[in-house]
Amino acid sequence: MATEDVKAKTTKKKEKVAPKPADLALDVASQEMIARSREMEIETIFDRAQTMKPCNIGVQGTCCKNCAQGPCRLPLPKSGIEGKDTRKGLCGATPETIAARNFARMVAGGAAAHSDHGRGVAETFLAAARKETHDYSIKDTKKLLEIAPDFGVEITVEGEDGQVMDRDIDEIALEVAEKALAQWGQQQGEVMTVKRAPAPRYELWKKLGVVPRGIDREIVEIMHRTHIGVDQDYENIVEQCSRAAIADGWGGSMIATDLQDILFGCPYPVKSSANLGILKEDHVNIIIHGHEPLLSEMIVQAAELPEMIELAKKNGAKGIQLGGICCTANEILMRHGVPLAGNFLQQELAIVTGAVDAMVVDVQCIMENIANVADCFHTKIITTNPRAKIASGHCLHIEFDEHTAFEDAKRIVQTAIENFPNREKEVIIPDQRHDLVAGFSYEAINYHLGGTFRGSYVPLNDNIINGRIRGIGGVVGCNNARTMLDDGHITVIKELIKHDVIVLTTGCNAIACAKAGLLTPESAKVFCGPGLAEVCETVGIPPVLHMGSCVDNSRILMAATEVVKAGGLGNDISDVPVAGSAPEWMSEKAISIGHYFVVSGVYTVFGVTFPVSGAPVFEDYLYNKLEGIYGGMWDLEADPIKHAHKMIAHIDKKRKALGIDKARERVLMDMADRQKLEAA
Ligand code: NFS
Repeated sequence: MATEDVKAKTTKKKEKVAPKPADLALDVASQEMIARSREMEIETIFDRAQTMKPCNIGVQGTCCKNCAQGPCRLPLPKSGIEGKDTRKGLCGATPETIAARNFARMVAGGAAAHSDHGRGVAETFLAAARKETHDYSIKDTKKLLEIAPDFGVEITVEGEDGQVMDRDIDEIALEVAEKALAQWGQQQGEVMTVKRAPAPRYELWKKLGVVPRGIDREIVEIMHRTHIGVDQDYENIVEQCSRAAIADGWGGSMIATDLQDILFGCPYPVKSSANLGILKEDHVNIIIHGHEPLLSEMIVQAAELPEMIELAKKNGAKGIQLGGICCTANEILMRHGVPLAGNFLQQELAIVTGAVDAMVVDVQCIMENIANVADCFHTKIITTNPRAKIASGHCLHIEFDEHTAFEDAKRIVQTAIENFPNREKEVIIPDQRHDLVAGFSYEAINYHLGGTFRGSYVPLNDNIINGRIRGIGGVVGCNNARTMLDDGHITVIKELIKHDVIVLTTGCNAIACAKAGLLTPESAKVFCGPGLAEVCETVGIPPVLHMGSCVDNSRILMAATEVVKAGGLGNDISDVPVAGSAPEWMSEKAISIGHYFVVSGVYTVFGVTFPVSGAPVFEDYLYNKLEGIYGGMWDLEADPIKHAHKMIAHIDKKRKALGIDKARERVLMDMADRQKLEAA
């Protein structure tokens, strides 16, 4: 090729037009801020997703870099596999072994992140129980008494006269704290909370030998097994994934949720609002971003102090506005009604408003580039956790310690306030904000449906049995810059509720729903099928129930268990008309969550991509064979409408197996008849 031709070709490549903001994000606030970042020539993830394409071999899950002889790359041949698959790494590892090892390391990473979060909560809980800190205390004694027996802790004692008396609450708290914390380092036996699963599920796990021994142990064992030359049997590797994932969902995450509820209060329905429009130009805006409520709870309290509000006024602001991003957002929304600023892909965009005086971060899902974006504004990025620092000279580190928590939080809030007068760029806050109702812990659903005095899941089951509600969708997970922000989430959910599937949501999916107005009872009339709309209207709930952060996926497991207990829908989670989904997943945590959904008996569909396509035998094992073992299996469907319909088909399959498929036809016929009458 002549030099000119080559030049012309490269120039042509460079001139590739960037996609319009409206093609990158569903919500208008994000579109406006993507446009502003481009005008200001500030690079964000939306730009990098265009300039850097993912590695085709990694996408297939068949790149092994577990030793220094590689990376060994085993992509599927373009022509497909004909005859025997002869692909091998230097050590002889097959594509199946490599993809299974990579998958397992994702489970380990995800389970470690959730569980280390849980450990932090358990340590703080222990400090509170020992009265070593005055900043945290036992708030929800009812929940403490409910969970104590799961840790083998007695809640009553027999007096000398043989009379049974209530045990001292501090004593109970201390024993629960010690037992809970011990679940991490335990070497033998069983993680105690696993027994909360329906009895047939627990028995199945026992039979399969996948009941986790200790939370840390199962994660470490994945790292060992996936070292070069150890486990070379993908089925055996998946077995270990099951132990670690159960240790996450029914262990570390579940304990985190429980202890957080006891320390900060169990969530009940609360009103608030969502999207970047919650920021206020004339207020000190503090974004709390990350995951652990230990920090954010203290910041909420510190920001309410009269002395802080006074200080804000002295610095020229009218007050202090807090907003959350990622799962921290969900934690403080659920318990305090603090508005949601946005989900994962909006973290840079929040700074682009020019209105954020400080972004306070702890751990997980914090993009390193927020430091670069903040450099273009006055925004201070404040890291707080010794596990997560950002190597940029412009980031402040104010370490947060549970023993001095409130003082640390006050320093953080003060730093944000004192930064308010330093705003230098024009503040542009998108006028986009939606109302929402959140706070549906599984306890709250219980009371909502059954009444305060006799909480019960029976009305939910009745409505599933009579067909008004077709089934339950657990739709959760991240944003992924390889796909349009929130589009997958919202399309899947609208399709589900249109077909009478009630949705339980957590994580960044919940924030997407909030922005799209799906977390209001009023949305039922607009978006739901007739059966679900009727139930939502009668009970006064939204069709999409926000259950919390990603560790709170354990609430979905408990809700499913309550459904089984309420009766009429089978004996195990795998019998219930339920399906799981993460339409825009990207993190390792999502893989751990997906796997504990699957081994709990839930058919679970992921969107975007799944890193196993280069190993067809392993792929088939996850997508098909697991159903025969656990009653749940993985699936991938990138098209959101097809994705929703795969879930609906599974729900219908379960309805049929339960013999309740006819009931639904009757309900729909009733509705159609009614509509005909109305039209006449
Ligand atoms: Ni979950 Fe929460 Fe969001 Fe994904 Fe990240 S914030 S723990 S991982 S991106 S849902």
